[in-house]
Amino acid sequence: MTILTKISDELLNGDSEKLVSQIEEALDEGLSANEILNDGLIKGMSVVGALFKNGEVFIPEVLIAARAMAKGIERLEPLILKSGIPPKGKVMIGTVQDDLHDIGKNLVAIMFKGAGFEVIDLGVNVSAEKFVSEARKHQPDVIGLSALLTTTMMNMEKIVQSLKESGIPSIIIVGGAPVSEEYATSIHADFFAKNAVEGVEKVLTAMAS
Ligand code: B1M
Repeated sequence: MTILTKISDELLNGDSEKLVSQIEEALDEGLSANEILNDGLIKGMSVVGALFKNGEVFIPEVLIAARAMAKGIERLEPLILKSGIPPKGKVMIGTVQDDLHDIGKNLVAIMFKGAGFEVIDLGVNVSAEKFVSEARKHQPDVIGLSALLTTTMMNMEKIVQSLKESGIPSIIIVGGAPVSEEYATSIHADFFAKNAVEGVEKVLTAMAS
C-alpha cells in the first residue's frame, strides 16, 4: 500500500495524530504538499462522501474525518504558502448562507494566500447582507462564494445580485461541488472555478488583463 493510499484510508478512521505522521512520512519520501493534498486527503474525503451517500457512514464519522482533514491541511499549509511577497490584491471569501461546509473554502483561501493575496475569511453561513457590508468595509478586489449543497447553492444568486446592485466592483468568483460553469453564468457571477488552483489561475488572468 502506498503512503498516499494510507493517508486516504486514514481519513475515514479519523486518527489525526496518525494522519499527520503519515503526512510526515509522505514528505520524507519526497512527495509534494499538493500531491498529498489532492491524491491523499481530497481523495480520502471523496470516499467518505460516497460512503455517506450510500448510508454506510453517518454524520459523526463524517465530522471526525473532517476534523482529521483540517489537521492534515494545517500541516501542509506552511508548505503551500510563500512568504515575503507583496500582496497581489485582496480576496474576501465565505461559505454562503445556511451552509456549514468550510474545508473547500479554507483550501481556496490557502491557495490565494499562497499566490500572494491578502485573504479576508468571513467563515460559513454568510448572508448577502454580510457579504455587502464586509465588501464595503474591506474593498476587496475579489469576492469568493463557496457552496456545497444543491439547496444553499441557490443562495449564491441573491448574494451576487445584492453585491452587483450595491455597486461593488469586485470580481465575483463562485465554486463548490454542486456549482457549475452554467450555473455561475446564469447568476451573473464573473467566474466559476472547479477547484482552488483553477480559482487562483482565473483571478490572476483576469487581474492581468
Ligand atoms: Co456534508 N454533504 N452535509 N457535511 N459533506 C456533502 C456536501 C454531500 C455531497 C454528501 C453526500 O451526500 N454524498 C451532501 C450534499 C448533497 C447535495 O446537496 N447534493 C451533504 C449533506 C446532505 C450534508 C447535510 C445536509 C447532512 C445532514 O445533516 N443530513 C449537512 C448540511 C449541513 C449544512 O451545511 N447546513 C452536512 C454536514 C456535513 C458535516 C458538518 C458533517 C461535514 C462538513 C465539515 C466541514 O466542512 N467543516 C460534511 C462533509 C465533510 C461533507 C463531504 C463528505 C465532504 C466535503 C468536503 O469537505 N470535501 C461532502 C461529500 C463530498 O463532497 N464528496 C458532503 C473536500 C473539499 C476539499 O472539497 O468542499 O468540494 P470541496 O471543495 C473543492 C471544490 O468544490 C472547490 O475547491 C475545493 C478543492 O480545491 N471549491 C471552490 C469549493 N469552494 C470553492 C470556491 C471557489 C472555487 C472553488 O471560489 C470562491
